[in-house]
Amino acid sequence: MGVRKPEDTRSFALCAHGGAGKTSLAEAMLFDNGNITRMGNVQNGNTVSDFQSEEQKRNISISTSLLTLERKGKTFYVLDAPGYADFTGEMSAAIRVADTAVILVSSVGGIEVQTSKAWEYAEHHNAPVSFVVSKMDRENADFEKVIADIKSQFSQNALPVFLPIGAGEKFTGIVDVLKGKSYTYKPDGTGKFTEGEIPADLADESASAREALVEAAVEMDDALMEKYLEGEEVSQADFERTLKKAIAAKRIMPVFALSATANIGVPQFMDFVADYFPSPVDIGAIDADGAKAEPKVDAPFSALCFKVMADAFVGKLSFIRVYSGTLSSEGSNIYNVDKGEDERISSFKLMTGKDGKDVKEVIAGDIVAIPKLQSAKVGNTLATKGGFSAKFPPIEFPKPVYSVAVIAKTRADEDKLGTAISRILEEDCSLTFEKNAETRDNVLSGMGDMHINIVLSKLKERYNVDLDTKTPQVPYRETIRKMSEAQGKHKKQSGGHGQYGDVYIRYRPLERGEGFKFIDSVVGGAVPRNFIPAVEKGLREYMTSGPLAGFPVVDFSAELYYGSYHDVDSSEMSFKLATRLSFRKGIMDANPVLLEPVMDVEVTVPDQFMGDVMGDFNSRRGRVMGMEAHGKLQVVKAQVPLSEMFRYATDLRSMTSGEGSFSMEYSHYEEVPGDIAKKVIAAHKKEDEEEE
Ligand SMILES: Nc1nc2c(ncn2[C@@H]2O[C@H](COP(=O)(O)OP(=O)(O)OP(=O)(O)O)[C@@H](O)[C@H]2O)c(=O)[nH]1
Ligand SMILES: [Mg+2]
Repeated sequence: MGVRKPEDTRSFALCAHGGAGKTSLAEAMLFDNGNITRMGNVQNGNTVSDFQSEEQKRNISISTSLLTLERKGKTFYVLDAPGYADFTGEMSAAIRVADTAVILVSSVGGIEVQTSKAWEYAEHHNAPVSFVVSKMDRENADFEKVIADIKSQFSQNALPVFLPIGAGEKFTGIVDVLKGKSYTYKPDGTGKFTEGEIPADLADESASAREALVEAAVEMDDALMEKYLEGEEVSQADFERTLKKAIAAKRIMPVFALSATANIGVPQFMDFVADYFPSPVDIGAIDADGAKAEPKVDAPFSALCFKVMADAFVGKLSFIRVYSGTLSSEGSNIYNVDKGEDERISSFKLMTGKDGKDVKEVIAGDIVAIPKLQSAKVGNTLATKGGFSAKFPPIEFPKPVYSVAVIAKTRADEDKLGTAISRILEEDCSLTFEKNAETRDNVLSGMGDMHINIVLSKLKERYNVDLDTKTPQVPYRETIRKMSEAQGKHKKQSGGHGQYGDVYIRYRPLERGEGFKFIDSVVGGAVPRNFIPAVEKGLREYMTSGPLAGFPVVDFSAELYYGSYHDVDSSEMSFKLATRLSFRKGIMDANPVLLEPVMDVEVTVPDQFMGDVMGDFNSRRGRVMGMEAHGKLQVVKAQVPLSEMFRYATDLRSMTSGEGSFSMEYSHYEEVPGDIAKKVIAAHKKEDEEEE
């Protein structure tokens, strides 16, 4: 690379529904561009992009891969994001840092759930969009229909720049509407093509596609628009200049037709990217809190860490998108604005799959990896000390909705678990791992069962940690419903030093969420002052395991109002033991009940699934709190007990063919209905007995 300029950078995220052909397109680009000499295939697990063993085993992408290539004097940064629903966080992050979102739509499958997600993310990040109608070689490929759907569901600004010549088995090439040329391919997948005239039967269509592009493009230039409306011919140069602007402004969303595996149309796609996709300069300054990152080489250096990889092959890599300035790898430090830490850097790597190539200097617009950076976490702003000091908005990841409790198979597995999990958590921002203080479960939460299975399999393969899973326990609690009074008397006065403690405690229910209150109303020294703290301490200890089923007791007060003592035999321990007797009796006498956590759940589904979703909430003891229409989607808010929600991620997906999504968070505790409480108590007693 000679002297590089931000104007010469093209970064784009390939995003789509799972299996639309993103990784295959990435592979074809590398092949056609001469970066690789053999074209790999997803099914064979030998593509550059899907290099992780979990990806190769399952023939799907799991995390975003970065590929770097040079084309027509431009540097391409291609982010190949996974399409499977469990990994939408990866897709959103890729769109956030790329200058353009390239949304693939299969010519057979059309618009699917994650296609719409990709579109939403692109809208959210205000990213320029282009569409690739993929798999044109497949039987029943229907370019026209896909375009019509894109226009009606997403935007009328989607305008074809390529037209397919034939479809299915007869897909032999493309017409480049801009150039007014056709490119016909050898049917052998080598990507060899010949340039020619537009076939007669596509001449009209091509002319009107071009006209539509011109009409939209000239809007970018008032003077040109005037001329155009007066019927003057727009020159090719003017057209191309305004076309570029229109793409950056989302006034035109170019649509391509191609086939990755048959290798048809890919070189022309890349040439179009090089010529007309926006560069960082076209995108302009990026907002941070209190500053703007200007896409200029002489601006203060700023970058955003959007991915961390701790792969066995490569060690730790932090992926960054540079937004402004220049930084050389020689003798430089990088300053983590979020953490206030300054760190030496060794090198920058231009990544292609798992391979990195050293580059001495990075400039605004670059997307590279830095090896062995300790401090950088996903979402951190990186700069140089004393330079750019604002922070970029954090990268948003969806909150985990699917949880399992994990149990180490052996002691050795348990010892390694902590370190292994923390490595994986660094890489994976839609995963959490928490020890539940009440149930003592180690809870692993992610986006769905596929996600969790992959994490378990990574733990096994990379770190040799073997885990069993089970449904997490519900952190039930106990409380009381009426007042009770109970004496507790502990007395052992036969031989040696005796023990004597005697307390009278009144138990009263408190409001939900009030916790525990200790009241001391002893008068006249019935319980000596120095023993009262032991009573309170005892209560706080015993309430962690209630008499009903061993769950913490909450929302009650305990009033110590009377007692007796012995001058010699009373001790803190005797009073604690007396308290225990009072506590167990007092709670059981106060009409104890079980409480369960109830979640606020928000489900988004297309209209037609409303009935099913509501009915399903009923069977989960849920309460619908409200509904709102958002276009064709309905948002249902409900409160549902946590115990009914563990498999909801999977169930909702199958109930709505993947079109439903949801989020949930803890709302409050509520009484468990009697019949269910009985079962929980019985099950818990049985478990306790087994443990003993
Ligand atoms: N016939 C045909 N098949 C294709 C084409 N592109 C991809 N495929 C096949 O479709 C399947 C999925 O392709 P991928 O490239 O893995 O799709 P993806 O979008 O990367 O999938 P995820 O990353 O898992 O979301 C594979 O079996 C590919 O061989 C194409 O242009 N034509
Ligand atoms: Mg893929």
